[in-house]
Amino acid sequence: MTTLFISPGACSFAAHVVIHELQLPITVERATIHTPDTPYRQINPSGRVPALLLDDKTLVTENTAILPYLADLRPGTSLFAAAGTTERALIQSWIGYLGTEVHVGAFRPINRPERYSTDEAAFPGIRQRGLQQLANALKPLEARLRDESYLVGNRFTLADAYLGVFVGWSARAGSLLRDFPALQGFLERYLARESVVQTRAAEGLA
Ligand SMILES: N[C@@H](CCC(=O)N[C@@H](CS)C(=O)NCC(=O)O)C(=O)O
Repeated sequence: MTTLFISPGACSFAAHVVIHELQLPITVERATIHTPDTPYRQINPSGRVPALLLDDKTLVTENTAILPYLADLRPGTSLFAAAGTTERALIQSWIGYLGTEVHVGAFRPINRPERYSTDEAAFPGIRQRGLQQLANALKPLEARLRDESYLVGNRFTLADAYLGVFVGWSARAGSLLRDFPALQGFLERYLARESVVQTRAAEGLA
């Protein structure tokens, strides 16, 4: 049986949503993260989630690989698009953008300033810079959603499942979302979606 390792409310939430969207027969297990001696490191030495342990014991990490892999288990799903299509390229483009510019580029300095300096006095400045990066990184997403409900093809795709995680985190990062009304509207739709309600309940967030 394939297993997805998650931590409640972490970036693994997107893959968990996809499992609910597609009703995939995949076991979901909570991993303890941010702990050097967690037994989870025997499965995934990086200690990060999400990670997908396949039947043959291959470990697949990275949202950029896991999200498309899960969708491809249901060929033809509206969450993704056929190989060789522009839509598929655009969905993957947004997944890449979210994982790099938004997650690592902005949220990592906000949430993990210790990865950028050993000097604790520098942490507030690093967080502040991360918040500025976040405001910049959200602009193209806000522009895209001003006249559209979803990022690609007028339907909920893998890119939206992933976007919801970061808009949710942004909502908790002070008053930032006030300047992003389209993203606020997106978050309301996201939180109302059945698969998201189910995933929040499964992760103990409801
Ligand atoms: N590039 C990875 C990032 C994964 C990641 O940083 N996950 C966080 C949770 S959102 C984590 O497990 N952090 C624990 C740690 O870094 O030790 C991906 O997109 O899958």
